[in-house]
Amino acid sequence: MRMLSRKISNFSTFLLVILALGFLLGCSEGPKLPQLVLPETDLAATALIPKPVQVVNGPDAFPLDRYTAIFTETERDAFTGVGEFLSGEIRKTQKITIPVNPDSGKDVFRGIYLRQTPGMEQEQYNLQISSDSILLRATTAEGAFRGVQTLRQLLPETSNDTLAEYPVWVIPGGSIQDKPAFEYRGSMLDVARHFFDIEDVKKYLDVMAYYKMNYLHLHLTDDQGWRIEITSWPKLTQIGGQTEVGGEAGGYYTQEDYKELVAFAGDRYITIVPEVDMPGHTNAASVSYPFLNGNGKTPKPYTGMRVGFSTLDTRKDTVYQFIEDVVREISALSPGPYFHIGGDESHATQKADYEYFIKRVVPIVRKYGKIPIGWDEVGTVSLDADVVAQIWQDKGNEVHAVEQGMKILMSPAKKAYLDMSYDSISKFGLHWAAYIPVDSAYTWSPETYSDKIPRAAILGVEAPLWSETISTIAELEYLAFPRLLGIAELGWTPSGERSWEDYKLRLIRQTPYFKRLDIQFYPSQRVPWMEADSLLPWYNNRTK
Ligand code: TNX
Repeated sequence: MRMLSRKISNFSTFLLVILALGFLLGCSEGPKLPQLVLPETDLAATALIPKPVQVVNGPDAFPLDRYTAIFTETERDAFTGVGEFLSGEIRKTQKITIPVNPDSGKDVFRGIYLRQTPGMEQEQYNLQISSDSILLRATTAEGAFRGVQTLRQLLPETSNDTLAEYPVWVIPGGSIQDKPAFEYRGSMLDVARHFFDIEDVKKYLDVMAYYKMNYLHLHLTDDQGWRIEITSWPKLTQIGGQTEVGGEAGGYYTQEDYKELVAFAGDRYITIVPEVDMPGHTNAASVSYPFLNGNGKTPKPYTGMRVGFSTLDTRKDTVYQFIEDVVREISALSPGPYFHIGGDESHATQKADYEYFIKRVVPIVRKYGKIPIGWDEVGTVSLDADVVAQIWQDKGNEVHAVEQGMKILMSPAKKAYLDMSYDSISKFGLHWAAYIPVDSAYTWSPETYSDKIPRAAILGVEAPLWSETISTIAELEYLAFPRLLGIAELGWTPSGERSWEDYKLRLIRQTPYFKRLDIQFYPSQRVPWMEADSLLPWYNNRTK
């Protein structure tokens, strides 16, 4: 038990001036800084996912209340945007408005300071939490944004209403030093086998951001559907966008929709990676423009689940003109560094044709300023080292990729595929690679998964969610959650800091968040869901 001091601690002149101002103004208008007696807190025992690199307990908790404001150093910069994001999330969850850089007329006694500090890594941040201030330091606004997610997770959903006449949300005191192990922590949504609209994708992005993931790969095209408007080739969506697995109507993103997604992701410091899968997985493209497959036939729309039967005609120049238009239009809408060219399971393409094709497409991607990513099969083609190989199978393609100096994105199907069923009685998913229970998705390491892939070659980890067996957001969530959180931690927390026993206890404490967002997660028996009594009826009675 300790008293909150009115004294301003001496973090810096900057803090002092702002706090003193707020304090004086507060006094001049009459109200006294409420003397709060806060409970003991234990920052190190909070349920943060991903687990930060270092957490140290401090003597004083921070009482977030109506006298709190968020401060950034300048009025309008990216840090202010991050402060506004935090304020907006607090308004939604705690239902209190915490102003950002408020006018001096407001009673402010405590500040959350977002401070730009030189010399830290891209996504690194640190937090110092004490009774009169929270200091969040980062070099980039992106780092500050990651730190804000930690703060959101530390904020209790419910206020303590016994400490004062008004609600107080007690944030445990201490300090956190944190930065990610890998620069790429992603997930993939297959919006081609079944289409998911932008509201569904936004919800997924919100959850990814909360767990500090930073790349969303969209699998935009496949045999069953083409999902992005290409203005120079309108039939791709007018014809190719109208089908999906099971024969339902499909759908597609207009360029405006896609821009909206890119902006929504960007506000959360998440980069969209667009994928146009080729030369296989192209039936929907060839249904729209039959010259693309070069066999003289107009294929039928495909609504089944087979793979490996379609190919582009790799020896026709007009096919590359088509590809260039597609790459140009999508690249112009995609501010991120990567463009994914697929390249998987091209069983209907001759090996020599496949190599010729990949070697022609890679320079097109570069021409539009993007770094090419391909599924691990591209590792078999001799290419420059700037190509990223996304490892999904264990067939040795990674050896060729590493030999060529390519960066490796780790998505081993046996561990990282969110579309693999949890077990043999799971309602959704496939199991060609494995059954992946919640613990199995967590208890592996991207850095040691294969002794053929050195740590230095690994760009990061990505969890793909293929959608052959799912068509609604509830079904998507059943497969993605809670496994996605484990992948988020594998990408962020150093391997020596991870343990299933500790992680599963932090996982069960995510249920208030799941419940608030109405996330239809799979309540695996392997996790001792603490709130089983109150939670499971909610889960079982949900109406969707
Ligand atoms: C393999 S993984 C595929 C996809 C399927 C997935 C289903 C990869 C690069 N290709 O076309 O959707 O299996 O699990």
